[in-house]
Amino acid sequence: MQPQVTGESVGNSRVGRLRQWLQGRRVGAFLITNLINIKYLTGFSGSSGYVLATGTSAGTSGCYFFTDFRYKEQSASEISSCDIVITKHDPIKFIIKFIEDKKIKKLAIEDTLCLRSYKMLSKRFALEALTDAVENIRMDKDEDELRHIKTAIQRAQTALLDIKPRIRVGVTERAIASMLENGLKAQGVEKLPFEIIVASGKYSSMPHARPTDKALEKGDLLIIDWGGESGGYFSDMTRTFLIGGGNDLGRKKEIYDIVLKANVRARESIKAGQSASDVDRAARAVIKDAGFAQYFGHSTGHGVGVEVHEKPYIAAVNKRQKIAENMVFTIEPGIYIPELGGVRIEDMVCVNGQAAQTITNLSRNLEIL
Ligand SMILES: [Mn+2]
Repeated sequence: MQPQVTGESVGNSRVGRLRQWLQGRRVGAFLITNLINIKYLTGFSGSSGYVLATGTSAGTSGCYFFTDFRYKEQSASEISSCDIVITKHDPIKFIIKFIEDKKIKKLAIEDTLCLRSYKMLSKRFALEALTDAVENIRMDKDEDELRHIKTAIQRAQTALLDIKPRIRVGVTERAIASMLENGLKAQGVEKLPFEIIVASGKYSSMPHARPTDKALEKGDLLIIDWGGESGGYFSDMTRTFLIGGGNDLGRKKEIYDIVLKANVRARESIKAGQSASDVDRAARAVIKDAGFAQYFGHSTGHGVGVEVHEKPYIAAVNKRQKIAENMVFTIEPGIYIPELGGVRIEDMVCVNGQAAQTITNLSRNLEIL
């Protein structure tokens, strides 16, 4: 089963917002080709489709969904916000004719449009490539979306708590990943947002390590980065554990405490209206002041929704991105020291009023397993 974006909020309100946004621009229509954006706008979960949104025109939906015969029935059951048009042969040729019949001269496209389609469209229309038009709308989560994201979090957290008693010396990273994956499926997760990261000992210093056949050893730092899903929406979180009984635990506890402080400081610093780069700086300053700046080489967080990595990106370079109400994103500082190991603590927040509410709630105290 393909996960679906469900609920009444899909469709009219999202397409409506997009068309409203289009009104302020001097284009006749906007052709959306990114399937994730199409799924977000319409609820369509198939693998072939196009959306054409026109400015307001009284008495019509003003929005057309194109697909082929294979998805005729599916699109009819999933989509209520657009008029459905079944294409024949080459869908782009069909859509060109459709747009020409509407006397539209200037067409907006997504800047991710493939070159073949671009070449065909550019012969017939004046094109304007838009960057992140739908992605920007996606940042503003509604209640329905937030409910799914919270369910995705709950499924992920429950799955981890269920397997935690089985994490001990001698168990391999791969076995932990596989237990966790089974647990997520048992919780109702239909699609994993990404391959689970289980990284122990020296492998934990690689932020995106893949699980190996390495067995847990005494004194290992253990990073588990995993996510859940509900209704096509994802969650993403990371916890780091320490396997008891080893030497040199003091240094590992020290970096854990610094990362935890950075995580807390960043979450507490979040205010609507500030720049994403300010949130990044709040986390980075803690790690820098402790003397570990060179060991925190990735950005502080990212948005999560119908994609596990989406806008807003919480990064030092992202000064122009303002934090706004209803954004959902991660806070995930880390310190990674080759040979010693790594620590990352990742939570998700929702901007609510002036501050941020943390929506992941597994304990962040260092647990020695
Ligand atoms: Mn993440």
